Amino acid sequence: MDQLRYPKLLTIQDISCVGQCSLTVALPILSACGAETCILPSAVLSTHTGGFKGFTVRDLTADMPAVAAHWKKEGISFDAVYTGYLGSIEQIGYVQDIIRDLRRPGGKVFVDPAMADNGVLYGAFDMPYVHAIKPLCFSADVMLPNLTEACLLTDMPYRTEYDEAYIAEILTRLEAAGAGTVILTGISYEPGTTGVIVRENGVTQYYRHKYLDRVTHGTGDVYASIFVGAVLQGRSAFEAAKLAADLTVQSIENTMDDASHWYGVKFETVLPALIDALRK
Ligand code: PXL
Repeated sequence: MDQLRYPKLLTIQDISCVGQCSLTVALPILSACGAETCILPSAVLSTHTGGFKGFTVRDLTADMPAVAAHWKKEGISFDAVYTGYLGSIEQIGYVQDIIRDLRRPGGKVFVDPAMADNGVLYGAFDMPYVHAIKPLCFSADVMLPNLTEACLLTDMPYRTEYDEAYIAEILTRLEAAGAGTVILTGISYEPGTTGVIVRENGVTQYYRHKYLDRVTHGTGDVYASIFVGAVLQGRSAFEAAKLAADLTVQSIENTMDDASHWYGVKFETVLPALIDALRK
C-alpha cells in the first residue's frame, strides 16, 4: 500500500447539521485525504443559510478561548489550520490567537473567506466583517476566495463579465495587501467554461474546466477541502487546484438529475476517486 502522509489538521468552521457544507463536508473529505482532522466548530446551525428559512444558530464564540486554553495545557498543536465560515468578528481574533499559539513550526494556514458568492454577502455578514477578516486572509499561506470575496477584499467592483486585465488588477491588489498563494475560483473568460486561477510567487496559472449551469451550495467547501487535503499530501498548489476542480465538477454532475437535492452536492460519490488520486 502506498504510504500517505498523516498530518494533524485543525479546521475551524460551522456545523450546519443539514445541508452538506462546512464541517459536514470538510471532515469526511479531509479524513479521506488521510489527515487526522480536528475541529473547532464556530457555530451550530440547523441548516446552512443559503435557501432554508427559519434556521437556528448557536454561536460558539464564547467557547473558543477555553477550548484553546485546554489544548494549550494538553500540549496539543497542529501541522496545519484551515478556516472557513466563522461566527462573528470577535471570533476572528480568537482564530488568529489559535493560529499563533497552536500551529507547529512550518505548519501551513489555509483561509477560505467563506462570506459571499454571486456578488452578495451571505446573510450573516456585513462590511465590518469583511474588514475584520482581512488580516486573517492576508496572513494565510494560502487563501481561497471566489470572485465575489476577492472583490470585497480588494474594494473592486464585482462584475459578471470581465477580461484578464480586471482579474490581474484583483490579483495585484491581493498581493499588495500581503496575500500568500491565491486560489481564485469561478473565473470565466468565455461562456460554457469557468476555471481557477493559481497565483503563487508572482506566477499566474489558469485551469479551465466545465461550467455547469446550476445554482450550487457548499461547492466552495468541497473545493477548499479537497485542495487542502491534496496539498497536505504533497501536491503542488496547481495540482491540488486541478484535482479539486475536477472532483467538484463531478460532484455537481452527480447531483444534477436530482432536483430535490438543491441544497448541496453529492460529494460522497467522488470520495473513492479522491482516495485513488492521492495514492498515485
Ligand atoms: O458553504 C458556505 C456556508 C457555510 N456555512 C453556512 C452557510 C454557508 C453558505 O451559505 O450558510 C452556515
